[in-house]
This record gives sequence, structure tokens and C-alpha cells, in this order.
Amino acid sequence: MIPSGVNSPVRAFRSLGREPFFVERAKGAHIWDADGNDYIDYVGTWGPAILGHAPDVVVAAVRDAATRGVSFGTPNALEVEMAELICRWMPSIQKVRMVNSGTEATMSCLRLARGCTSRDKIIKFEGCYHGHVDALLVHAGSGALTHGQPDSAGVPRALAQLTVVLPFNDIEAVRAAFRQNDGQIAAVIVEPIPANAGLYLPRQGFLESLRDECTGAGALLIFDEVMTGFRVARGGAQEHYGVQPDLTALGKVIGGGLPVGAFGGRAEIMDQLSPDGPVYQAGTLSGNPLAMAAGLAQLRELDRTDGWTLLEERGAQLEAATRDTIARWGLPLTFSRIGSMFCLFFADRPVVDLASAKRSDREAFARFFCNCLDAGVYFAPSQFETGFISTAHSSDDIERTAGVVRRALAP
Ligand code: HOZ
Repeated sequence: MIPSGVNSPVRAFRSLGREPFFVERAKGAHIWDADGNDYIDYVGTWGPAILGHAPDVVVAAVRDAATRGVSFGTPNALEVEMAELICRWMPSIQKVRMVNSGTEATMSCLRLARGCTSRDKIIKFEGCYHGHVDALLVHAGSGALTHGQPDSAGVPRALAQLTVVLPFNDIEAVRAAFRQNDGQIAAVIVEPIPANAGLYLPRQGFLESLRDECTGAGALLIFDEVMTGFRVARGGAQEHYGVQPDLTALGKVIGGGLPVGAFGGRAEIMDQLSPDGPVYQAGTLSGNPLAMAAGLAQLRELDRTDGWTLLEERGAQLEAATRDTIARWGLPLTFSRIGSMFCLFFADRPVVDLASAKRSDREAFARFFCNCLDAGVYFAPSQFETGFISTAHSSDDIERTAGVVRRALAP
């Protein structure tokens, strides 16, 4: 009854030649399937399980909120607390609207940017994925890339033509695009740390130059921090690299596992939203009390315990062990990591953009993935996805994982 048996294509194990497992429950760093198998989980519900699955503080907050009502469709105190927290932790955001997913957040950013600038075109980067927004399903990453559909059917050609697609990390290409489309670009949208074609990092100065080019051209810079926000640092990738976007799209991490998103930026831009401004954007469930309570509980716990230090420690432990394995056998692999996000590319040269990510040996990845899964370690089921570590991953979990990885890669 469900197309391809999944409610999101990334969950299908098609590129791996096997069927996905069905989850029965998840707690901490572990996930159990319906057959009773226990896996150490590095998907973490695609990012938001930053404290691990079903952390006690989040479960208690949801339970408590639910007793007072599960949805109001009207202003409530929890959404204000969330807005205050976001604006404090990400100072580029002066005003913020809650939505229900990362897709809604990026979609709303685009409409707002177009409404503010009275321009139609946007720039995105190859391999970056910003949810299943029509204008952004062009040369997209994530499941679209994994399943060979980077340009989705159903997107009107006239709309796709308004999306200028460029290689990531290539500032000369950005400059040329601004020259060729003088006065027409409303915004540049980018994952500051692309994590939907595997994981690769911005070259030194790339994001800063992008900021300058946008300012010079009167275009807005939109950071999609759906996965990096509050994960790579308290203030996200923008804090880590010291670059302030005009608008930021946030997603799952701020919901602690419940469906949520948000977008925000400078006050004069956000004030263009209806009813004060002419740009329409709405949502019955936006600011939902359960999602706000879960997100607040998760983010406050992360802050209280300085979770980011622990995430870096665990990430460094996994990286050291994996690099040791790569070096021991001289394997043609590249390990990429920032904090608790990582990717093992089956490629021997540095990965800096989609073209280099696509040089990976996907059959070797599939064999590796299956070996690890059969040994009780669940990595993201595609070469073009990113792994996530949570604060619930113990040093023992990482060590066990390192052993599984070593055996899976043994020549
Ligand atoms: N950004 C998520 C992983 N790349 C997408 C998850 C999904 O599409 O279900």
C-alpha cells in the first residue's frame, strides 16, 4: 500500500540490493528491528537524534506538554521560548517563523527572498539537497542522487530554468553566474557543509567569498542548516565558519525527533511576511507544542551538558580508528568528518564537490554497508549520505564500531 514500501526514498535499500529492516524501537545509540536485531545506529533518524533516541528529558517534556494539549493552532509560550533560543544561539536570526519540516523552511526562504528582491532566479550547488521543493530538485543530492533522479520529473521546466546550478567550492563559477544573470539573482542557497552527497567541507574562504558576492550583487545568502544547525556548534555552521547569512533554514534538530522546521533572518527581511508584509506563508501545525517542547528539552540538555565537546570527542575517536584501518592496509578510501558528522568515501582522492564524490566506488560501499549491518552497525544506506554520532554513543560503542569497520574493510 506504500509506494516502494517507504515514506521517503532514502529509506529504500535499492542501491544496496536488499530490503530495509523494520524498526520496532530505538533508545540511546541503539535501534532494534522487528526481528530482534540490535544495531548501533549512525543514522539517528537522519540527524535529529543528537542526544540519541528517546532521551528521557525529551520524552518527559513531550509527555508533560501533551497533558496540556497536542495542538493549538494559535500563539503559545513554547514557540516564543524556541524563538528566543534560536535568536540567541544564531545571532544572524533576529526573527524566526516555525514550520513543520526542512522542506517548508527552504521553500519559505526562497519565496521570501524572491518577494524581497523582486527577482526570480536563484543559485544552488550541485549535490546540495534542500528538501523536495520544486525549484530545488535540480541537480539535487540525497535520495534523488542515490536513486539516479537528481532532476525530478514533475518540476515544470519554466521553474527549473530559474535555478542556476553551480559546482560547490568554485567561487569563480559564482562570480561568472552573477555576471551572466546581472540583477536577476534573488538568492544563493547553500548547505554551508554539504551533507547530502556524502560529506565534504567548504574550502577555506569559500563561504566568506560567497557572502561578499551576494552582498555585492544585492542577492540574499541562505544557509540551509537543517542538518548542521545546533549540531556542528551551538550556533551551527555559521558560528563555526564565522559567516552570517541573510536567512537560515532550520529543521529536524530543533524538534528533537518530532516533525519541525524554522526559518529566520534579519528583521527587515522577515517583516516582509504576511500579515505585516506581502509574502504569504502559513501552517496549521507550525509552532506545535509537542515539537517545541521536545526541541527545547533537547537543545537545553545539549547546552547544559556541553554536548558539543562530547560529540567532537566521539567523532575524533571514530575518525582515528578508521584512519588507522585505512592506513594499515593502504585502502583507497577517504574519511571526511566535522564534529559528529562523518562519511567514508570509497574514493582515494579528496572529495570537495559532487564530481569528486561521484568518483566513489558505490559497489564497494554497498558491500561495506551490508557487512556492517550484518555485524550490528547501521550506517546511512547510501554513499551519498552522512553519518551522525549522538551524545548517547559511548566510547565502547565507537570501539565496537571501529572493530566492525576493520573487519568489513579487511582485504
Ligand atoms: N536530508 C535527509 C537525508 N539526506 C533527507 C531524509 C529524507 O529524505 O527522508
